[in-house]
Amino acid sequence: MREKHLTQSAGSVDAASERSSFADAVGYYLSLQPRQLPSRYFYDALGSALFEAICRLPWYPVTRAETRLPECHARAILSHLDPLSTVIELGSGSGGKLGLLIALGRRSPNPLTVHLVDVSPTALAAASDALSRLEATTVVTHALRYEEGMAQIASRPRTSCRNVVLFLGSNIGNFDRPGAAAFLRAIGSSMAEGDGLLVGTDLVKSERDLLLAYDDPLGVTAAFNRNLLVRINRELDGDFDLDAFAHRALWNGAESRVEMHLVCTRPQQVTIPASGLDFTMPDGESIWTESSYKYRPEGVAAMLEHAGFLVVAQWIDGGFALTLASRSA
Ligand code: AVI
Repeated sequence: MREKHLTQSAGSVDAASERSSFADAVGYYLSLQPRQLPSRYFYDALGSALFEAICRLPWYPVTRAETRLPECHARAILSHLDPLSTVIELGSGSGGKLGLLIALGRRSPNPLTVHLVDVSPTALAAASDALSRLEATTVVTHALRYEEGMAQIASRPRTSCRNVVLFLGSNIGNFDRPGAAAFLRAIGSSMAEGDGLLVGTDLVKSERDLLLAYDDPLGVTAAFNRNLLVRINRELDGDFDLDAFAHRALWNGAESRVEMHLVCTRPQQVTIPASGLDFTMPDGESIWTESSYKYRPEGVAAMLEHAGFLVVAQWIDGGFALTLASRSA
């Protein structure tokens, strides 16, 4: 049985409410000091394509490391989750890593239900297509934010088998520490005792390697960063002078994060009518667009335990960790 593209309409994210929450967020964050923009808005169609390109850059090792880990350890990972009936992936991407985990790790083709949760219907359709080719696998998609998708899945009847939630791609790294803890707790509240959580985290490495990953010689990450202003100009009728912003990545060792900024290189007056903004940017003022937190293996374990999980196992490769935890009582 294949239950493809079953996008839940109740609570699905529609375009008009997305635009209005984007306008509100831009109005709020650009008024802070220092000025900021939330990194979740990078991913319009062009931003998603630029991110795919980043994942192929030789200087951005996250995606390759995270693909090697299921290739090498799929059996071991799934052996901790027996008997498994349901896999939930938050932020589905192309579905490639999950496909590898299931194809290489599953011992017998017991029926498996895969729930994909992502706000992007395009990403869901691509991942769903890839995963529904797997044997005895039913794919259900939820075009919702992660917590809403988890709540919707938790409201369905479940078997006595175990569920596992996947949060890969180092996406947890884009939350600040309190945000990551609150997010993990919220996810845990939709899980049953003994269910698994597999989290991918990028690890602290040399400053040189970290900066190359976020300021690559081809300028793809710079384009990804600047595209946020392109998006504001297009969708919110803004008038950022795009040529007058430089991409800057820096390592903040005290906070263990790479930060991305857009630095204004020519004074300008900025108006963004949809967000009610009209302000001056002097030469040198910057907009902080992303934080990407880097962890130590023991820091990942501590974060999970603090959020109500027990760490079961951890696999490390190429400066990246996959940590499997189970929801404690
Ligand atoms: C999606 N996220 C985990 C990426 C990261 O590494 O923080 C986004 C990214 N930003 C610049 N390069 C990649």
